[in-house]
Amino acid sequence: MRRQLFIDGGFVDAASGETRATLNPHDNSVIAEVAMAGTEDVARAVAAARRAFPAWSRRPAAERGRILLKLADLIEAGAESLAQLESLDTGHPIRDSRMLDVPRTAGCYRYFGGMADKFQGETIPVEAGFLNYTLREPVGVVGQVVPWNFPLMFTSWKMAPALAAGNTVVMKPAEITPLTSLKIGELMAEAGVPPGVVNILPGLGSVAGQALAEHPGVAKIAFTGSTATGRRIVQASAGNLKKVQLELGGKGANIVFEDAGLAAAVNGSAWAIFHNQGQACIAGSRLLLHEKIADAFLEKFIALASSIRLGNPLDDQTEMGPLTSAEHRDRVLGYVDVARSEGGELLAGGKAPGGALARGCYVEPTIVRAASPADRIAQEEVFGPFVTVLTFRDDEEALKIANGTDYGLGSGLWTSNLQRAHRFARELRAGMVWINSYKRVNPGSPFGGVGLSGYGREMGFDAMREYTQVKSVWVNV
Ligand code: TAP
Repeated sequence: MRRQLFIDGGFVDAASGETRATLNPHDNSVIAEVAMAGTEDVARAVAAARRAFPAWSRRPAAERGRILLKLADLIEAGAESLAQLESLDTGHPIRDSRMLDVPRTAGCYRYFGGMADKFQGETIPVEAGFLNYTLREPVGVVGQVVPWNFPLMFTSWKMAPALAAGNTVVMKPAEITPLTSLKIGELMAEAGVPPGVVNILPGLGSVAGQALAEHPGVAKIAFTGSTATGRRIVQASAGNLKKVQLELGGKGANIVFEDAGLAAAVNGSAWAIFHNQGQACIAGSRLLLHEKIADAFLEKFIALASSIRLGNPLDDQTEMGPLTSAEHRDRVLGYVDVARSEGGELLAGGKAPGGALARGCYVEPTIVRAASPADRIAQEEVFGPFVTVLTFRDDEEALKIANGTDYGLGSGLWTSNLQRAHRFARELRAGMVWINSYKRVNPGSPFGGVGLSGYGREMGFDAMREYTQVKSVWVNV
């Protein structure tokens, strides 16, 4: 287990010597003391990344790609220990870490490894006598700040396209979940990533994250996390007019129409909200039910939610683990009080389990019927196993409720009416729409939102566009 900062190809202590305990959310025991980067460490890492940039950016794209492909192989070779580390640090059930987080992480590095030498400029038919073509150039040193809900996967979503495009990186994982990111630093070195190309700095957001966003040597900052922090990042990056990419919160509308296949909709809706304990920006956290099927749906949905096996994330049988920190558990439980004060009806859960799980950060799968779509529980991101139920009479009302928040990340619908499905795909205010499914992601498919959910896209060709700038070249022929 790596506990130090990864700077310029080696593991080092923080300049201040500061460390912080990272906890196992299953029982709040200490897993390790991890170095905490300060402003001086950020400056050192940015300097290393700046030194490494010229050689890395000029290296043939296929070579950069090969290194990422090698990294993907190394991740797969060490899959089980990475999965265990992720589950230990975050509380993800081990079956999810094994089947989703680790394979998706390897898949992301592999996708962008393959992309490196296929992303190209264009020739443009301009006036006679001139040849005009475009170059796609890396932006320089990229600062990346990720949250604690999917640390392994999110670092790959950010680092893979940045590196494929020829940038160098200073990555700040969340202070409470640094362990798999540091392991990736070690594997990067083993895969042949040269010193300084990637630097990984666990540290406080308000210190290391802020310093990265303010640093004049950083050309771009890419951030995933809360809308409040996103705003701070935009302000902090104004000094040198950094390119900014933001993937922020969401309040996904998951709409079930009267003609939906009920069993599939119930299963898909449970996945939409309860996977990763609901700690997902794209969680289907608002469940919009047509009034004709609401009772039948809820009967099955409540039964399914109540049957979810909570337990130690390292146990193969566990379907839902703890939330990632005690502070966050308390915040989520606070929304149960908010629901009560707003006249919401608690249909399931609403508390921390007792017994053996009482020492951990667990919350039971919670279903609440809101009195109004304007209520806080229907507007604010809870980011836990907490779903807000609303009912609607017709398509117009469904659309109005679905589009009635300031967020616009992911939304989904369940229907057998093809025309309605495509109409909603067009009219939903969201960066992603799922039809008769929910929460699908793939490294080839653009991921991001509109409104308070941020701007810019991860994944696919769009990610390569985000991590490059275009140069137009005119040749007098
Ligand atoms: P944030 O504060 O947004 O944390 C996300 C990342 O930003 C962490 O690495 C954090 O560092 C860092 N950060 C904090 N302040 C910063 C600053 N001034 N400058 C640069 N970086 C900074 O989220 P949180 O407090 O962990 O969670 C609060 C709520 O945000 C959640 O309940 C949820 O609603 C939302 N959230 C959304 C997402 C997604 S995927 N959209 C992910 C996480 C949280 P440290 O944590 O190390 O201090």
